[in-house]
Amino acid sequence: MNHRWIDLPRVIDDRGTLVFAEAERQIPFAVKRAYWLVDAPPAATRGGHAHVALEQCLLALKGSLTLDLSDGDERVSLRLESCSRMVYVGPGLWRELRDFTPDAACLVFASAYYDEADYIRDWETFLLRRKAHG
Ligand code: T46
Repeated sequence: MNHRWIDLPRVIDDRGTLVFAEAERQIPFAVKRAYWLVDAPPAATRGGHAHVALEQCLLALKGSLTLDLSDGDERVSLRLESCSRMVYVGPGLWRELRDFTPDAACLVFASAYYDEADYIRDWETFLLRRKAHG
């Protein structure tokens, strides 16, 4: 499945910790957009879709949350709980975000501007596309 953890460099001194991520270096694409998810109620589920071409990196800046990924066959559950460890998610993976802690802040770097045409929001359509395109 086209995902992987990416550990980010940390600069730690007596003033605290600085973490950075550079486009086309630690982030494996040219970043076109960043957005963040905050104030999710504990019972909230976000996502519930796949992307045709979009690549993303997600991390929990604060708190934690669970990211479920599926390619239609396999499924993995990843707990995002570090501001220095992000998950790369390639195109064609169904994702759901759940179990947000009350303080969770999820930062997402994306490879393209927002485009609703890139979303597959129906599970059956996702499975059919996967069968057709592999
Ligand atoms: C994803 C997961 C992890 C915009 O206008 N611009 C944006 O950049 C985004 C991301 C969303 N929107 C609008 C589209 C909807 O009307 O904001 C509304 C909520 O978006 P959505 O229901 O897609 O939010 P999530 O949290 O379910 O999904 C988001 C991203 O859309 C998606 O790409 O992978 O976070």
